[in-house]
Amino acid sequence: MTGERDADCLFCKIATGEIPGDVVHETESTLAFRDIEPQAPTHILVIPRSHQPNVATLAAKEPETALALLDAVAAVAEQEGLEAGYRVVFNTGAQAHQSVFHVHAHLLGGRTMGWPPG
Ligand code: DGP
Repeated sequence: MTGERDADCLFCKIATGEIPGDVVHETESTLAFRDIEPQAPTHILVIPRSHQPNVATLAAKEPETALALLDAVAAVAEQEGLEAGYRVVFNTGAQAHQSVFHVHAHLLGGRTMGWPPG
């Protein structure tokens, strides 16, 4: 694995296979796996293998990986048949309900999404 790694990070451990995940898509720099607490019929987390705490640090420090992450989100949405629509969420910071501080895109679909979000 290239880039940063945090030995105490849950998603770093899923990225290396130390902790199992229900993986649906992988590239050299990204991994996608089903969320353990799904909030929609399709709820997948897409992460960079490299450890960055949030989307802001990822974009600033590893812009090519940020682009790869967005490409992976689009590929997974197509793979999962979400052409009717989907939502991509980066919870950033505790007030926004970020609980795992390894950047992850929530890819949500398979039902009508409410707006505004809670
Ligand atoms: P957030 O609250 O935005 O940081 O989202 C973290 C998500 O991670 C949350 O929806 C639940 C999910 N999650 C937490 N632990 C695990 C785990 O061990 N495996 C999987 N697949 N998902 C997890």
